[in-house]
Amino acid sequence: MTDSKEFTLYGYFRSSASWRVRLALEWKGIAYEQHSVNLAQGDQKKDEFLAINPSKKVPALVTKEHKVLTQSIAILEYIEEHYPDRPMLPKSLWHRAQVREIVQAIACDIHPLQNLGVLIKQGGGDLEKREAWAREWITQGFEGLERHLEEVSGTYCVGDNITMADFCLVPMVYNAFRYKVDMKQFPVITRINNTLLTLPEFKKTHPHNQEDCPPELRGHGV
Ligand SMILES: N[C@@H](CCC(=O)N[C@@H](CS)C(=O)NCC(=O)O)C(=O)O
Repeated sequence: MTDSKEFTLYGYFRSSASWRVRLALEWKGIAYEQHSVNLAQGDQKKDEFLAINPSKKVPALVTKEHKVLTQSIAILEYIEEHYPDRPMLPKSLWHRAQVREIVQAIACDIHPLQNLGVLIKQGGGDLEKREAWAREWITQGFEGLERHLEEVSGTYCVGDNITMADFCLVPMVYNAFRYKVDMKQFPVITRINNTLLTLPEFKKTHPHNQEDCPPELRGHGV
């Protein structure tokens, strides 16, 4: 790691949990390096990465002192507490809880069901079967999230300030498109996602703007 950088982020261009962390680092203006762990090639299972995260998952955030933090939401909370400027949580306790409610709906309930390991267990080499599984669970999750956001959203997920809920929503919608979810059913999610994607932090951290993005996807849809 170069001296000017606070952190090294071990991630992968289209890992949605890694994108959450890229967003938080970018939002706070924190200097960081990236180290790509190619999930498609199984780099997460190799000894070099297991020494960093034995759970075989990205993201992992490594500090200048070589301390390692995994779990994207724990990383977001750490960044928020360590770098309070440009807050990712509202002041009001009630609104903070509302943000965490959305964060957990996405990170705990919706996202884990389309993890690579789960998809392979479900569909084996049958890509259509894997895709159908992911699509079904994202659709079910989004049905509840859409109703919820009808109540609590403003310009963004909770009111009119950007929060960590937005940093979870956009990567989740990226996955929804990847698995061909019919997003016409979800106008509120779509509106918030489209608004967020116009912002520089979201463009810069978009999977298709990352160095490890394959050339055929590079710049696509950004
Ligand atoms: N709860 C973890 C989830 C991490 C996770 O699921 N990472 C995925 C990529 S988004 C992964 O590394 N998958 C590797 C695999 O399934 O083999 C977090 O929020 O950091």
